[in-house]
Amino acid sequence: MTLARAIVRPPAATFAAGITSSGLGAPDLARALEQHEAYCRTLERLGLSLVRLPPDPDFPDSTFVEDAAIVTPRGAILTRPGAPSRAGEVAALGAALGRWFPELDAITAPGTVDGGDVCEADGYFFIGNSARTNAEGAAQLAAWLGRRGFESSIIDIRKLPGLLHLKSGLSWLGGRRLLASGEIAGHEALGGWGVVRVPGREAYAANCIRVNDALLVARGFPKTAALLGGLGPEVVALEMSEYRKMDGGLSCLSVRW
Ligand code: CIR
Repeated sequence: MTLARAIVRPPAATFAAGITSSGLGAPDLARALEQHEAYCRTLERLGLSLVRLPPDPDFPDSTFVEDAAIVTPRGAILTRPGAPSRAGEVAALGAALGRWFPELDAITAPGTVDGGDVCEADGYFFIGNSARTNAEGAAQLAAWLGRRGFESSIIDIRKLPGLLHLKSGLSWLGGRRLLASGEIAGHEALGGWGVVRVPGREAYAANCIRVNDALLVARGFPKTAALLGGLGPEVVALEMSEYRKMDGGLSCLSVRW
């Protein structure tokens, strides 16, 4: 499916107060804004119209819009983020998406879901059960997808080291191909898919996004870039250093459809 639109939101002045476990130090806001703008320009060059939400200092993690909503070709659903400090991010996504999806659904309590745990691969959905997406939320989402004719499987990542979200270690590359890191690469749920394994020291690069004829990858991971370079789509490497400091990856900076 051709992607036509994306919602993005630059980081606010409070960005450094967001949740992180990276130990990489505080992000530099000016650099983060530059990196965000380069990301936005790339999406536009690839044919997407952007809905740019204003920065919201009340929610330091609100630049990671992907976690607050899931959009499919057959409808959209607002999430219920697993981190209490992020609950209030959903309203802005709801207001923005309402124009295109008047019948917006929502994950309800006690379910929690972060969009970063939802990996769409050519109409199939992998859903991570993580510290953020609980079993109830994953089940609600799977049922919602099922009612729209989408199949899904739930992958428990709670014991897998170093993964905040499923998509921290799993991405769709196009067709029947996935990119995966560490233990996810050998998970039984990926049976039948072609799996490109991210080299051990490049785990952060496992979070990439397929945008029309291109693959957007994090800059600075040459082995992964070389593996992906042979697949066909243009590979665009984007600097993500300031988002990595806040545990964020490429996918979380946009909601795309
Ligand atoms: C958080 O911990 O919620 C944010 N600091 C990072 C969220 C990253 N989102 C994503 O990978 N989908």
